[in-house]
Order: sequence, then C-alpha cells, then structure tokens
Amino acid sequence: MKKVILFALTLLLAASTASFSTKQTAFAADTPANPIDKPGWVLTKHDEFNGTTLDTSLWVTRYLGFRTSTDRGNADYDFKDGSIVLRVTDRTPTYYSSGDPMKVSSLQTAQGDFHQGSYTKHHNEPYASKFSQKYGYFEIRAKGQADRSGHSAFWLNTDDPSIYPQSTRNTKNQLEIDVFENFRRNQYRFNLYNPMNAGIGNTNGGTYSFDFSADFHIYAMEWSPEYVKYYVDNQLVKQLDASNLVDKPMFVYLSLYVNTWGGDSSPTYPAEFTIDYFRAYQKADQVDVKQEAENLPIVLSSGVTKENWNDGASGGGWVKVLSDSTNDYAEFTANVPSPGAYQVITGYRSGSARGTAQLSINGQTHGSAIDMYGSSATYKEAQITVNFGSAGDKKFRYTVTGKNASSTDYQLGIDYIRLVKVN
Ligand SMILES: [Ca+2]
Ligand SMILES: [Ca+2]
Repeated sequence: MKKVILFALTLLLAASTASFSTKQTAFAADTPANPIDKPGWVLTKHDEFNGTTLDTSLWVTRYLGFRTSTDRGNADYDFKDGSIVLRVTDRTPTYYSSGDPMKVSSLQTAQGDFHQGSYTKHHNEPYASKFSQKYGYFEIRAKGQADRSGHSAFWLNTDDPSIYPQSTRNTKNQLEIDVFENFRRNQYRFNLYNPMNAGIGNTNGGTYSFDFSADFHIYAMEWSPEYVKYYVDNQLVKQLDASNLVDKPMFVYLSLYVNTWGGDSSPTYPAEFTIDYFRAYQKADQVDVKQEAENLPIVLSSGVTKENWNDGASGGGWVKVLSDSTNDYAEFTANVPSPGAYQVITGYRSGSARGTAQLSINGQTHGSAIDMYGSSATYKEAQITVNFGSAGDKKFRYTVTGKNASSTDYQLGIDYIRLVKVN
C-alpha cells in the first residue's frame, strides 16, 4: 500500500512539475546523450547524424519499395542541429495509390521483396543488406512526432531470405522486433512477432511519463538468446521471452508514419521524427560481424576491374574481381570493432575461372592461399585466426598467387568478410 501512495504522490509531483515547466517553456527535459562507449559492449555500427548528407553505405531511403510505385516510398529528411529529421508533410504522397491515407518517411539498413512479404509485388527491388546483426544492444536518441494520427517506429526485421519461402510470400510473414511504436505523444508498443513459431506474437504497450514529442529521450533494446528488453532513458521498461524467436540477423528501420493508426484522422503537418544517433553494440566476448564485400570500399591493382553480381549471395551481392595474372589484387577496407583474436572468415564464390588468393591484412600475410577454383559455382568459406592489436579500419588484401591446374583464369569472387571474436 505504501508503494501505491508513493507512486500516486510521484505522479502528483510530476504533474505539478510538468505544468510549472510548461509555463517556463525555456526549460527542456532532454535526456542527455549516452557516452558512445558502453562498458562490456563493443560498438559494431553507428550513425551520429552530425553531418549534412546521409550515409548511403548504411541506409536505404525507400520504404518497402516492392509494395508501391517508385515515387511513393521515398524518405523525406533533413539534417538539423546534429540530428536527422524524418518528415511527412501535406505534400508527401500517400504510400499506396489505392486511397489508403498512409504516408511514410523511413530509413532502413536493408531491403528486399521478402520483407513484410505481402501484397502485390510492384517492382523487382534488388536485395541489399547494408547492416544486420544477431543479438546485441540497439539504441537511438530521438524526439517523436507531435502528430496524433500516426506513429514513429524503431524496429527490426530479419534480412535472411531463407525464412521467407516463396510459397508463403503472400501471407503476412514477419519476423519482427518493434523496439517501439510511439503514438499519441506518450504511448508505445513494444512488440515481438515470429510467424515461424506460433508461440510468439506479443504486443505489449504502455504509457510514458513524458510527452515524447517535447524532448529527446533514449530508447534501446537488448536482444539475447533468452530475452528482449526495452529500455527508456536507460531504465528497463519491459522484458519479453525470446527463447523461441528465430535467431537470424535483423536489420534496422527508423520510420515515421502518418495515417489514422493513432486514432486521430486529422494529421498535423509537418510530422517530424528527429533522431540524434543510432548505435548498435554486441557483447564484448560475442562479437560476430559480417561485412559484405559489395558494401566495402575496394581498391584494385592496376588494370584490374570488377563486377558486382547477385546470384543469391549473402547480403544480396558478391564482387567478381577480373584479375588475370599473379600479383593482381583486390583490397577491401573492413572494420575491426575491438582489439583481440578473431576468426577471419572469407566468404567467396568458387568457379571454374578462379585463381588462388593470399590474404594480407595491413600488409601482414595471414594463413595460406585460398584456392577459389570449383568445377561449379558454390559459396564457400575460408577461415583463419588473426590477433588484432587495435580496433579500426584495416586493409584486407587478396593477392593472386596462381591458379588451380583445372582453372581457366585468375579471377576472384569475394562475398563477405566475417569476424568472430575468439575467447
Ligand atoms: Ca547527433
Ligand atoms: Ca555479399
């Protein structure tokens, strides 16, 4: 009983403080940004949105493009005071041409026609994955929309096409974590969906003690094999069982919707969802980062060219290096998130015209040469262990050392570089 009374008192105090501060509008109650270093965790990807251009090596700017025409799903955004502002205005086209009033402005770190598999397929959207991760801590600092018709969302889907079989593409197939769906200025939903396992389909909501459109707050989700936890301003708010969730990497959306979802049919324009930063972490002893070759900066030796192919590769692409003699090379810049020992796994596509390649990292040779020859095209992996003395961008160079006697050429096929922490 005591607790209840205390809670009621706190509410009363909060209410009186709120009305007081409303009069003194100069005082904001922004939750300050967290330090980017998170003890026990390793930063695997982030965007502080402090510049004036969008990092398109991380973000796709068209929302679920396979569902609608190309001019209807494009994100409207701007940069302001070190944040990105997603915006929906009276001029934003409705997402569908059908008369559905929904408008959207969204960024996401992958796209493919299997996401949210449903509806009519309008376009052959190329599958691309710029960032996805299994487990970890995903955090944004943001200010939500004042509009009461729609909602903003910080959410994740898997980018693994294998769990979206063709046969079920036309059913609403989601593997999804909604860190939040924020609506009506102080309400949220924290959801977990897994259609592959009928036991999971949780919608959980609540009310914040603040108006999310007034100030910046920190919203975060921790995902482990056992649970997902929702944190607001670094305080645990909700926890759900995730032990039956399909353990596939997930990519990230930052989305603003205007429709009637929030229960109000009159949008307030412009609706704005302002994000100060996006950060993703993995537990320090569980770092497992896959960097797709097709997304990495690449330098080729003189006279060598490359082609980007898809063919069902990881992340939607692989790089065919058209090397034709020994000592030709392809050098990828990939990030090592923290110092220490890692399995360095090269994902490659074998073929009848492949050469052998020696990996060096920042000029230091590691392991033996990889024979990429195969009588048929197959995705394979080559693995070595490397001890990194420091974190940061490193140059992963594959130098042609020769070719298998059966091979017709010296080409290379690189799909990804994956780093798995060795403990
Ligand atoms: Ca920022
Ligand atoms: Ca790839």
